[in-house]
Amino acid sequence: MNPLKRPGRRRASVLGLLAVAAMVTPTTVTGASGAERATTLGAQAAQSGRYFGTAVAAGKLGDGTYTSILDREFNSVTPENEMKWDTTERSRGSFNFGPADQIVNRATARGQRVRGHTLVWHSQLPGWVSSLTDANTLRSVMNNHITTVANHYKGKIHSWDVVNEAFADGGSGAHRSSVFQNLLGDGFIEQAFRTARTADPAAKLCYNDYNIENWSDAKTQGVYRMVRDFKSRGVPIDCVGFQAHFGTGGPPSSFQTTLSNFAALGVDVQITELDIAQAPQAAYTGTVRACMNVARCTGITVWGIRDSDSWRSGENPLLFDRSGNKKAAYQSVLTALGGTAATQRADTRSSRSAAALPSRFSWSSSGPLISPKPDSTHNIAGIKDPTVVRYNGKYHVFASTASASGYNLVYLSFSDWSQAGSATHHYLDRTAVGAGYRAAPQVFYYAPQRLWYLVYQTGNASYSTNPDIDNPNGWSAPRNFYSSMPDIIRQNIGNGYWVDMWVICDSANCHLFSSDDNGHLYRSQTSVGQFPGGFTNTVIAAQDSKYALFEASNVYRVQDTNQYLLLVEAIGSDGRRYFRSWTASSLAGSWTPLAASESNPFARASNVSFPAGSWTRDISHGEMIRAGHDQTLSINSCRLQYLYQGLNPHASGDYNSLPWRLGLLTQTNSTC
Ligand code: 9MR
Repeated sequence: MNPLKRPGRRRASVLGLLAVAAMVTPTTVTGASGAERATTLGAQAAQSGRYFGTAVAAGKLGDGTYTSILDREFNSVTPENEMKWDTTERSRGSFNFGPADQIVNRATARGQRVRGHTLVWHSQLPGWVSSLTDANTLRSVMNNHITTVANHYKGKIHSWDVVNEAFADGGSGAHRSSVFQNLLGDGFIEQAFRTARTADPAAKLCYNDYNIENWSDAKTQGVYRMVRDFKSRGVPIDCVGFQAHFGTGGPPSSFQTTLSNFAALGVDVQITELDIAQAPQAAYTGTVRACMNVARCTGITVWGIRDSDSWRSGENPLLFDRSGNKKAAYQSVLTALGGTAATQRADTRSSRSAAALPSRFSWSSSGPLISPKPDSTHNIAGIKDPTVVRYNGKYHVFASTASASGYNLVYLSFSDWSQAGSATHHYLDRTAVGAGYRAAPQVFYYAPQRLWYLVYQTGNASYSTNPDIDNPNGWSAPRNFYSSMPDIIRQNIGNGYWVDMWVICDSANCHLFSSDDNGHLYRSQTSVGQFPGGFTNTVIAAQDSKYALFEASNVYRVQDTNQYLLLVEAIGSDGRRYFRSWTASSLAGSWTPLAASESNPFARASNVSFPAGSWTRDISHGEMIRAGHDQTLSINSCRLQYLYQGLNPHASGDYNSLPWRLGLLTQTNSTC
């Protein structure tokens, strides 16, 4: 192949690493815990597999100070009032999703997740509902409301507050009086959960309440009995939200016990509306620690950004002052999210242990997050083939840039996905990597040599090394893994191209996978000690028809399992790119189909929702967000994320001039 003239359907490979889950890589210890320190709340929470969210008001989305903090710090949002009944169905059967859509679309376009709040609540309930007097009418009104709202947001909500504040204050431990309770009786909560499950089976369904943080309180005990009963009878409940509106003293001393006891019933627990009068540092620390110490405490939401945004603004209960400056409590929260060494080890074991991969996948996609940034010397049509690693609190992305005149490599880094679009693009042709055909990068840290490797295609399989991933000028000139194309590839490649080189190592050996755009996946092997030299014994690791096993393979180790995951890009009967998946128990093993067909794909436009708009029908060459950053390429099986290339479905013309952009898939059917 002449790599400078890559015709029609060309693609390349990618790879990357990330640290959504706790990092336990011994080579990058920067603190007692062994985890990296991040500089924002969302990024730090993500390191233990949690989210850190805030309530958001649609009316404030025009305030630049507000949105810059929102996008920098938070990776989950809860519409503060916009999903409540008095907004969504002010009159019977007439639904208004405008304000909530504004929040949801904005968040999903930026890779932020969304909590749904709330489907059934006695407050902020329009008069036409509270004045109903007939049980059958109310039951059908309630079910219709849940179904319509949950259906509208199906696939976009990670957790729904299905029922809010249904228990009475005081010593009764009973349900409070409300139109729902009074007409439908105790069973209305169960009914609401069953209806919500049918409407959006992928969302976690929560019961949410305040003053249930103190274990011995009658209200806490009442909710606990209900959850225990629901779990024992198979009523669909997945989580309990503890609002955590605290006074200056912060959480009760039993708060962690309460969280643990609920978690032991088999539900997740979440802190859903945190604010603390006067925001004492110790009170915030204690609250966050309680969550960090409970493996099934999956996330924390504060109820607003600045003190001036709070429903109790007179008490200055939040993490940012009225001007948007970080308060002392902010630093306490960030520190507490780092956890203690003991805490992080416990979390690694229990909250994300060994969940097997599902055999079907569904995803939600962001809008385009990264677009080409042509400059006076780089005339770029598309940005492609991303590889990503999370290291030192930042995502480091390498990608191909393409235009009619050929390929080049680019590097960018950013702390959170919301920042991806504004990151500076460093073109690697200005470094020792040099100009000429270089494409489809894969980045990883090779721990035995304490060096970063960038693997890419040049016509051969090439690599550069760098002691500092942060320094784009630190990459060495390209060197080749092979003296020439291995015989077995030459014999099978036909009219294809040798592309998409991918390295992954186990404790003894490193394996180099590549594709030929002709239905073959190749694998060569060397020892960990010899790497990067010694790649021999090239074999066909998998084969199929040309378009069914095309290119862009990724291979990962599934953390805490003995399973490896293989993804290969295929071209569907509709001409669109998609991914198939297989698993194996060793890197040299035979690959068993997982979700490997057009009708049950790993990722294809057909199993991806696009809340920010269907900007692409191709799910093409990309990279999983990894749990670590070294050569073992481990991924956490919970809430997979995949950075991919997509493009305007109406674009046409020369393949190298197509307008590829990068977007992020987040798995929506994770069971953990
Ligand atoms: O913060 C919300 C505020 O803007 C509304 O006026 C108020 C109306 O009841 O609701 C506030 O949010 C509440 C949440 O929805 C449920 N738990 C208590 C919160 C504070 O009142």
